[in-house]
Amino acid sequence: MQQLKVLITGYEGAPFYKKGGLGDVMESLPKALSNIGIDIRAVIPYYDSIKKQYHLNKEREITVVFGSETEHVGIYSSLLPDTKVLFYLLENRKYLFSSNAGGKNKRIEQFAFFNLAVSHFVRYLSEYHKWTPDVIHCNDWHTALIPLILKQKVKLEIPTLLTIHNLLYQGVGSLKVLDLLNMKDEEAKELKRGKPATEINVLGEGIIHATRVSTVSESYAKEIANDYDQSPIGPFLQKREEESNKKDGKIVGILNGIDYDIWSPAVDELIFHKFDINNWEVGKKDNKDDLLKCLGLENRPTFCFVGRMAAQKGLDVLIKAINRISNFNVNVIILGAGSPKIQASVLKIAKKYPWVKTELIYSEELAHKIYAGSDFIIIPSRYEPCGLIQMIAMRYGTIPIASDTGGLKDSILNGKNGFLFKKGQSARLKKTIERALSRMKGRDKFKKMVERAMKTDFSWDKSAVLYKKLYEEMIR
Ligand code: NHF
Repeated sequence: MQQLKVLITGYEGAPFYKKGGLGDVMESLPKALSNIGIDIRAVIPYYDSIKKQYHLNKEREITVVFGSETEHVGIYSSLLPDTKVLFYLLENRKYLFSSNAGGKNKRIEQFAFFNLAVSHFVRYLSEYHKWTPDVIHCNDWHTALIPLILKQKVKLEIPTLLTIHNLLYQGVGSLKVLDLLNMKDEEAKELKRGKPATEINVLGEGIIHATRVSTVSESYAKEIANDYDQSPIGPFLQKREEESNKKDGKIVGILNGIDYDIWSPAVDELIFHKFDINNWEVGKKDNKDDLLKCLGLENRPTFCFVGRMAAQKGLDVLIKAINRISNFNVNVIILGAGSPKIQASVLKIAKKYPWVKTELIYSEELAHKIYAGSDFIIIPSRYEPCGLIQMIAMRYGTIPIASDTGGLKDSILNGKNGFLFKKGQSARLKKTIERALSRMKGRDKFKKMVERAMKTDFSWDKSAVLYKKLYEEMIR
């Protein structure tokens, strides 16, 4: 059989540009797919912030007609370090300069342009490189117009997979973007199905037009399906199921993995003392001493939170739980940045209790040190499509205490390699913290738990095979 060719695309991709979990996935999934023999290439925008750091070679320029303008798109490329994965970055001064182009309509315009540019770039790959992907793998709303544009504008019949990493972000905004895409009235009419009818739901259109739709855990796939009635995405999912045969209509759940070349305490240059399963007790002790010294904390059981400060992440639940455990004699370390309102409430609790320390900037280095030096990581998310931090923490011997939702539920075995509690409930979180502390006192049982967590396999190997199977089904 011929080698399967896949083009993967999204708004971000480490190491070039990373804002959240998708950035990690865009780096580690292609690597894993390439390792199992898939000919994979990736494409993301060449933002100015990337340019400042990476000076890449320009291959060529193509033109794209957007509205009444003819825009030039520079094509740059680079191999992902130590891999065979070719990354392409598309440059355009007007639309792809900044990763954050202002208000919602501007963002929709920006990514409609990127999606059109990617579709023309696919033609370029076929013509100049004689490389036509068998499947195009789109991720989140930022690339969700590609299935539609390919079909209706560029007339390329290539199967598309749309992976939803977070249903909260749907790209809802003015239908005016259809003019920029030069959609004929007839074509555009069909897209006026949003609520209100003057708006387009970009993710929704992707859900309807993609060949298959997936998300990043089985539980989240079920949660999306059960939410159906209340969610604005419900009608799009319904239409999709009506129009396709039953199997193709359903959302597939494939759990993300993590890249152990990056996330492993045995090779981590950023931590104080490298360690592995054989010497973790000494390793964690040294890292904990170093971390607590850096932050001016006493030697006590140490809980941490690492993540974006967004409503999804449930910091309100954590803050309420902190008040409930004020007599527990523990440390809590909170690292992350985001909503000013959430940051302010985190600062307030850190002022109230000297055993709560917070850093309100995202520091990759401190994150590594926190994973290595904490005893427990608290993940109080209200929902979590997959979650990567529980997987990372476990490899570093840090036990997760997480909400029983989405990918957290699918990756943590309650009482075995971590703890789960009822989402949204600070009283339950307090009880679970108590449970965790009492487990810590029973040395042998706790040792077993840490070792089980460190040994749990979250490498991409299994999931890469599932994606391969899905791609193959799509081209059959
Ligand atoms: O892990 C990458 C990430 C997920 O749960 C995470 C999320 C955003 O919310 O798939 O995307």
